[in-house]
Amino acid sequence: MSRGTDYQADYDDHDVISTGAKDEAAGVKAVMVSMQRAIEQMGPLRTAAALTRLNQRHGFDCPGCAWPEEHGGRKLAEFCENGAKAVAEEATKRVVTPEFFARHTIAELDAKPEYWLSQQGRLTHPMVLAPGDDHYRPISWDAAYRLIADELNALGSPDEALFYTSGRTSNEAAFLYQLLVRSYGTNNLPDCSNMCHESSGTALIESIGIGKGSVTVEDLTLADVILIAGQNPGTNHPRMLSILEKAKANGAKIIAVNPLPEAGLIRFKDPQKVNGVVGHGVPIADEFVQIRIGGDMALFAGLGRLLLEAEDNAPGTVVDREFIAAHCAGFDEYAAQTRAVDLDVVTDATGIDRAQLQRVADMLIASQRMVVCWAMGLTQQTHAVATIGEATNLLLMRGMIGKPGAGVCPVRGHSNVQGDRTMGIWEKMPEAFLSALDSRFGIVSPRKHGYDTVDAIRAMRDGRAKVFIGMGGNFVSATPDTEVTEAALRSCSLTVQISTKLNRSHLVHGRTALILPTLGRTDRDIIDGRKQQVSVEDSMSMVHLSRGSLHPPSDQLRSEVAIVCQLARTVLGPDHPVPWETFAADYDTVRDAIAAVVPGCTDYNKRVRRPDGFQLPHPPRDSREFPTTTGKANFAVNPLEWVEVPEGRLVLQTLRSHDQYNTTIYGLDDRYRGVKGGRRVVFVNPSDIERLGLRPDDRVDLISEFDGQERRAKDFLVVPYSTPAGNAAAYYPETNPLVPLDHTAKKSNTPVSKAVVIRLERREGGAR
Ligand SMILES: Nc1nc2c(c(=O)[nH]1)N[C@H]1C(S)=C(S)[C@@H](COP(=O)(O)OP(=O)(O)OC[C@H]3O[C@@H](n4cnc5c(=O)[nH]c(N)nc54)[C@H](O)[C@@H]3O)O[C@H]1N2
Ligand SMILES: Nc1nc2c(c(=O)[nH]1)N[C@H]1C(S)=C(S)[C@@H](COP(=O)(O)OP(=O)(O)OC[C@H]3O[C@@H](n4cnc5c(=O)[nH]c(N)nc54)[C@H](O)[C@@H]3O)O[C@H]1N2
Ligand SMILES: [Mo]
Repeated sequence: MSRGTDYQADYDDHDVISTGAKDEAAGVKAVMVSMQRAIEQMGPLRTAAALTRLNQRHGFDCPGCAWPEEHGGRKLAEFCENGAKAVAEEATKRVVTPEFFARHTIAELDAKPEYWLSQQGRLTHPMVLAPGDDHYRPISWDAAYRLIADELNALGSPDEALFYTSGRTSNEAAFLYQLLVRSYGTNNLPDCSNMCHESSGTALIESIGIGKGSVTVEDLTLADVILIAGQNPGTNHPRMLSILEKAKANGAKIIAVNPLPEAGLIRFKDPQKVNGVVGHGVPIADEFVQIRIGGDMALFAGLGRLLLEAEDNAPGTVVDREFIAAHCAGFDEYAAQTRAVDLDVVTDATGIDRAQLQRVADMLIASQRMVVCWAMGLTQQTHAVATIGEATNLLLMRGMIGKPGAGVCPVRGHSNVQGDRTMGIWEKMPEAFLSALDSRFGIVSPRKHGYDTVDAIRAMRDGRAKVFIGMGGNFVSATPDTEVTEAALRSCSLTVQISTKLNRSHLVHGRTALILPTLGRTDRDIIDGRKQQVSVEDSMSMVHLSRGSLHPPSDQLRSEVAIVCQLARTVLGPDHPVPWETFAADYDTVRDAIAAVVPGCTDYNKRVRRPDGFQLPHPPRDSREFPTTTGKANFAVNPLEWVEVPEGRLVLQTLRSHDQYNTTIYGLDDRYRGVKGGRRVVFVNPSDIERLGLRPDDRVDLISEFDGQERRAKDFLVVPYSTPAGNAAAYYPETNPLVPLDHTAKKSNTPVSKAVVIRLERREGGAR
């Protein structure tokens, strides 16, 4: 049976073992692992060429996370273990050639685990899967563009096509891609952000008028309190740890809010420093708040109440009345609701005691400059938008936005996910952007909003969408409700994946399927003898250049810019007013167009060439202006919500191991959590293991329950772990079949990947 219908153990996982969690991140082991992976994949020469240019001023931007580089004196090794792995994955010498596809049928490949697919190497040639065929076969680029154009132009309406983007795409390619899509006639631009920080954008636009973080790296080093909620920086943003260490050296206190004692939050050993090589490293969190899944809104509301009470006891010491009077709306309503918060509800919802709540409140009260950082632990909840609004309230109350050392810091995932959004990858770009686009190019962009990721799946499922094009990413494995999504994609007439590496989305396909191989961040991109460069925006709105320098894996690869331009000309015809050929020949011309259309990008070509690039405007950060509907920063007032654990059930969060990049699996170990040799593990509190009549090392099925429906993921090893009672954790994407498509966050429509109600069913003969 293919893996597609039965998520049986992906590989022989029976050797997976748990050796106990570590409380420290990085250290010399991290350097060793990254070098070993790099040399395995790239060989010694390419390793040296790649790693010495990673995140350097004349090098390329790390294809790992969106954490910014430090300005000024960059270290020679401005990267981390997981950045090195991301580079090794892309710059690998292994290749997936036409011969590879001739050797393997689709069914054979689809039966392979995600890890195996990830390890096969770089795609080298455009390939087509004809209707009914069982092998991908080579196709010329021109024929591939023709095929797509014919399918698109035969649709009843442009809204029957979907154009997905993952967040590695450069600004130039993203700008042209949305221009193609809007010229063609739809706003169907779902992206990975819909599953990621959409809740942050939605909440921040309501509260402060712009959906981006308001701090810089420098602000973090100036802060006296940094609250980090729902984020695992030791694995997912390792370079953040050296900034946290610096902040601590400057006297900052760190509050970590997480159901799990993640290694990087507890201790950090900087491998580039002596005390990181010997010794135990630096303790990171001053206060570890082991919160129940989904309890964060209650935590922030409870803290709000304690802060207001402290203000009552010593008026003028906590609440920044001047800031609120000048810049905010809704404070009185917020204060009234917050004063009424029941602290017993707070301790219940969060699982923390009153003493700790008071300690954290005291740290906030003593703070003059506070930053709140967060990631998926907050965004992938039903009440994510309200939770982030509540965190923002704490900052607004204290006037802690738009001043040095203070503000909001949603820590982005993909290296250019923020830039893609700035460039127009959004199903509901504002009118000002669309009209600027129209007047620059003489086109008429559609105004009707398009589908986001969840709605795109629904549209395919219901036969309202028939062509799927993916600019990067691995749609079928990244999205929720795998069985539904697979059926949705299979019902398409055409699926197209513009990719660097082989993945599941090439194997779960429409009637006809195309793989278009593209250059990655590390590859050199030469057009008519001239070296091209692209640009990206990091999590803190810095825009800078990225120049690949490695020899690409095949001369058949095209850059994303080239693919979009040629596809656009074929789809839109010779008379279309956009100068696609000019854009493809010289990326400077794309940047000139960006400068004309995208707010804050004036003089783009010149400013992006400055040594560290330039920072995009952010009115709250720059001048305490809040471009919201009220023209003021809005206190968010929402009914208090948290996640309850139904009787006999667990609430499961789906998260990343230390050895993966989203759906790309680097290896089978999760070093900091002490897991070796497999991924089908479920972390459970020891008291739950006992309560549920299980034993450590039992094998269980995970069954999710939602709206009277059940979904099952088979054969996981039970690992006792420090997580609040009632809460469990297991890796994504193996658990995506459990995440219901219709279980999404209010307002942002983000799948709730961090609160899946499950029960555990012991497998026959399930004990080891
Ligand atoms: N090496 C590597 N780097 C990456 C990625 C990768 O896969 N590998 N992915 C990139 C991407 S796209 C993203 S979005 C980021 C993701 O970065 P993270 O958000 O750090 O990723 P997750 O592994 O989903 O971890 C979520 C964290 O939130 C905690 N958590 C879960 N539920 C709750 C809750 O209810 N409340 C609180 N307070 N905490 C909770 C979990 O215990 C975990 O520590 O990383 C980016 N960087
Ligand atoms: N259950 C659960 N589901 C989740 C999450 C979760 O925490 N839990 N997290 C969500 C989040 S935060 C995110 S961001 C999404 C990620 O969703 P995606 O971005 O769709 O997934 P990735 O695994 O990052 O995509 C990897 C593929 O991108 C292609 N690729 C890599 N680099 C490039 C490039 O430069 N150009 C092009 N064209 N292609 C490239 C490669 O072929 C590779 O196979 O998953 C979401 N899904
Ligand atoms: Mo993400």
